[in-house]
Amino acid sequence: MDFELLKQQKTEDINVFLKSFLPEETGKEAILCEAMNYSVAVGGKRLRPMILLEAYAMFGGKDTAAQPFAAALEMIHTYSLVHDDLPAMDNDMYRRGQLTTHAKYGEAMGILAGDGLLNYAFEVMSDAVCGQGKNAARAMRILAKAAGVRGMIAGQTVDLEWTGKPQTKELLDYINERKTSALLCSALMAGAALAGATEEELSVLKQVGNLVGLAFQIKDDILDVAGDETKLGKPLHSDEKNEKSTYVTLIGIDEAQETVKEFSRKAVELLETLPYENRFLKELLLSLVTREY
Ligand code: GRG
Repeated sequence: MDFELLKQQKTEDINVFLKSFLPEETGKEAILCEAMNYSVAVGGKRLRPMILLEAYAMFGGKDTAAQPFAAALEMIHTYSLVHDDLPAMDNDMYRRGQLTTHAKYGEAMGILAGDGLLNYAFEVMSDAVCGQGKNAARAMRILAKAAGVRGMIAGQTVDLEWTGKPQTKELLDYINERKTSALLCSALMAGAALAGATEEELSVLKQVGNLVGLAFQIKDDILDVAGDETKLGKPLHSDEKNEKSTYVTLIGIDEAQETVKEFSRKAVELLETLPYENRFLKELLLSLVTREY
């Protein structure tokens, strides 16, 4: 089947089970659950859950055991966007073509919806760990560390600390490896761990994920200056507005585009050293170079 069609079908499948893992909008706290569900439902490419499920399949996983982890990862990703959009951080009113959570529900509910999504991700994963055992615990540990104080939260912290100050490429890589690559790496690693991959195989996937994450972030920087606002669903030039150094400001747009291609090519080359194959996953990683949103 055509790659784009297959991707669309897989995205729809993810949306269906993702919804089933989210909280019902009941009780006196129904508004919190509504804000959480709104944040997830407004869209997104579902890239992280898709990568997690494809890594699971690549290492021989055949059942639905990876679904709670894929759903939890998308909840964690969404919480990070909800909090990143808050007035205290980037203060953005639109994302994925819709009002951001704080713009729709107010700042306090934006904070609580993000908190709720992060915690709910761990509720969903810990339920799965109780039922599934060791590989599920390995997957949860991978996702917890990637999202945590030495992972995504560290990246966001250093990013905020350096906003408005001149940055080196080394510092930018430090930020991007944590803020962006960590969750993408964890998608590959957690999916593979759930299917029983060895620690050596996970370490190859970590390198693949790092390269993919950096390529993804550099492409994000390029789209922020040269993308299409309608396709992106958010205003351009947010990095300039937020006084952020990016690969584009450091090396220029042409070299940045070349770097994206180079990192993606290297990532796929490394993926091919593993004794398993997943052609869809390979195409998915390569398609990030040409993505328009
Ligand atoms: C608040 C702890 C905390 C972290 C926030 C995610 C993040 C860290 C900041 C958002 C800004 C940004 C450029 C993050 C880098 C990762 C990235 C490009 C996220 C967007 O991911 P997509 O394109 O989003 O997969 P969709 O909407 O498709 O899910």
